[in-house]
Amino acid sequence: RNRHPKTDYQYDSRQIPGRPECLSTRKELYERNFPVYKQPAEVGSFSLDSKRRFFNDSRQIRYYAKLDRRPNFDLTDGYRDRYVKRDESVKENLNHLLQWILANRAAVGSSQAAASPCPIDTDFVTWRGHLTKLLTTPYENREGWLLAVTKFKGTLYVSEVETEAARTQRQNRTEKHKEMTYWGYKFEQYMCADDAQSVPNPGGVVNTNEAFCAVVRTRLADHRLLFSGEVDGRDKDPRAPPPPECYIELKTSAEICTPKQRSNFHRFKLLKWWAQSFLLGVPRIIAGFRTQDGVVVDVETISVSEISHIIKAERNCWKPTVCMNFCCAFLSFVKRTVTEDDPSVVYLFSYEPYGDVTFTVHRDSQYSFLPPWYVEELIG
Ligand code: 0WD
Ligand code: CA
Repeated sequence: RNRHPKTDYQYDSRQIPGRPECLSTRKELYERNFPVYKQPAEVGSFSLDSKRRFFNDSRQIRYYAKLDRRPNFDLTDGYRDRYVKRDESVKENLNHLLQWILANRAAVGSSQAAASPCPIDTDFVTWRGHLTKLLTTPYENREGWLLAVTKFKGTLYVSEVETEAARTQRQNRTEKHKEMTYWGYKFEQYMCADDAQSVPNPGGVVNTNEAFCAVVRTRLADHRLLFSGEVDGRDKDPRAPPPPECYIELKTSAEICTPKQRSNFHRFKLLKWWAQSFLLGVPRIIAGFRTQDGVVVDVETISVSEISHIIKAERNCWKPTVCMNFCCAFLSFVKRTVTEDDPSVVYLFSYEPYGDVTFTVHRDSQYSFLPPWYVEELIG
């Protein structure tokens, strides 16, 4: 067969060398040494209150309360009468993070502030959740994604666009599924208190508008990243290490009763759990194992750094290095592709299971996501 010579083997071989139009997601291509990933450093945090209003402080942080006995938490309690749900049809894009950036320009700006051609001192700005999707892409064969990228004053902003399939799924969720979504938030309420001195209050209202988000800086190979992720709680001991090391992630999962269930938990759940917490530098996951009808009967602490060892015993399992190398290759692909520096231009990157990552370019379209208040403030 007559093929183009490949200059960089991670790119699709059908492409002209040096100017790839798509990026392969085949896991075999990403099995090399683990890339440099700097320990994330927290540069700030913000809070969203019960009405989803932004505050440039940590007022919504919660304190993890260790259990002193076997749990017996009914996760359905309050679902009908003490649940205020965030309106998921409202697309927030990067807005809260951009609001945080404007409120903290001294902390994120380069030295010459306003006059600088690169006022935000980073290559990429995004949500942690978007990076999690990138990390798991080589192993994802159910759900595709769309990521919109805009280059503005030298920085690449990455914001998710809901796929048609995801929107259809969201609008057709079963009653059971809606209830199960509540379970995760209810578990947080059983496990966390509003201050370090008090105890959790399971009698209160679960309001999913409320959030505490950490903003971190780090580097993946030669990509400087500034991103934010929602944090469930922190160690309440004042002598705990500084953030993000004192943070914890709360998860619920079905009880594991058979070897098959254990293997599936390692192969699918732990991949997502690891990617999410590793990115932000959160060292511990507190997992609540529940019965079929949503009663947590066991709580275990999973050390994020141990996960890579746990999964090695599993044959045909995911590999952290593949996740990180793919993410790194995607960011390189974005840097090469997104050349036009214009807040109204969007390069839309698309992934569908078993396919490559491809892109299209859109000017002044429905996809533009940098709000005028942000653009005007940076133009100065
Ligand atoms: O616009 C979007 N498509 C998204 C926006 C997708 C995901 C999150 N967000 C927003 C939310 O406002 C959130 O406050 O970004 C903020 C930070 O999110 P993240 O940490 O980057 O997102 P991710 O790691 O996917 O989710 C963290 C937690 C989830 O915990 P679990 O344990 O279920 O992974 O954020 C919550 C949820 O509790 N969460 C969301 N909250 C609001 N809107 C959303 C969402 N769409 N998705 C997850
Ligand atoms: Ca959680």
